Amino acid sequence: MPVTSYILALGSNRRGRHGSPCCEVQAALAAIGGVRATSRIHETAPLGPSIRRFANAVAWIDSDETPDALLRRLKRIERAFGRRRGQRWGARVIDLDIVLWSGGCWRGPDLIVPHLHYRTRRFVLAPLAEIAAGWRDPVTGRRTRMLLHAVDRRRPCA
Ligand code: A4P
Ligand code: MG
Repeated sequence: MPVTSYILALGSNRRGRHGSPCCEVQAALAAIGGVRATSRIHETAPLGPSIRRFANAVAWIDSDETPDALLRRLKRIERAFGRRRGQRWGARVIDLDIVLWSGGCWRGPDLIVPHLHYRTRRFVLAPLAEIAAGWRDPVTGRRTRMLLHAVDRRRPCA
């Protein structure tokens, strides 16, 4: 069976049992496994109501799971890391999102790939450009580096 690739976005803005948000992101990468490439960990200003700054990273993983099976596994990892359901966009020990996959688009009851908001989020696009600048968005046909340029043109100081 051919190997499927995924791009995952990782975010943390709360300490957990592994330590700082940065340590939580590193521990999550180890828990996910199959990692082909990772970005640096970026410290970013929060988008939305949360006050605490985030540690954000992007990983390229190889996995033969279907997107919904991968999402279920990511949710299990989030729970094992102590993530609790609370206020939407509240502070979280770890947030694991599926940004892209090599199969193009996926739409299920609990999952939409590409992630609906990744094209406008610098905290995803900047790390993504480090490891997959040429990955083409299957919806718009635009590569990561173009999406990042577009965001920077709109908000040159962000
Ligand atoms: N879901 C649908 N599509 C996907 C997908 N592609 N990947 C569903 C993952 N999940 C997907 O997400 C809620 C539900 O969306 C999931 O149960 C799944 O069925 P969640 O991760 O459980 O909850 P959330 O993260 O609170 O909500 P949401 O809307 O996913 O928020 P985002 O987009 O993750 O944004 N600022 C900075 N600087 N850095 C950040 O990382 N993150 C957020 C949260 C806000 N501000 C931030 C950051
Ligand atoms: Mg999320």
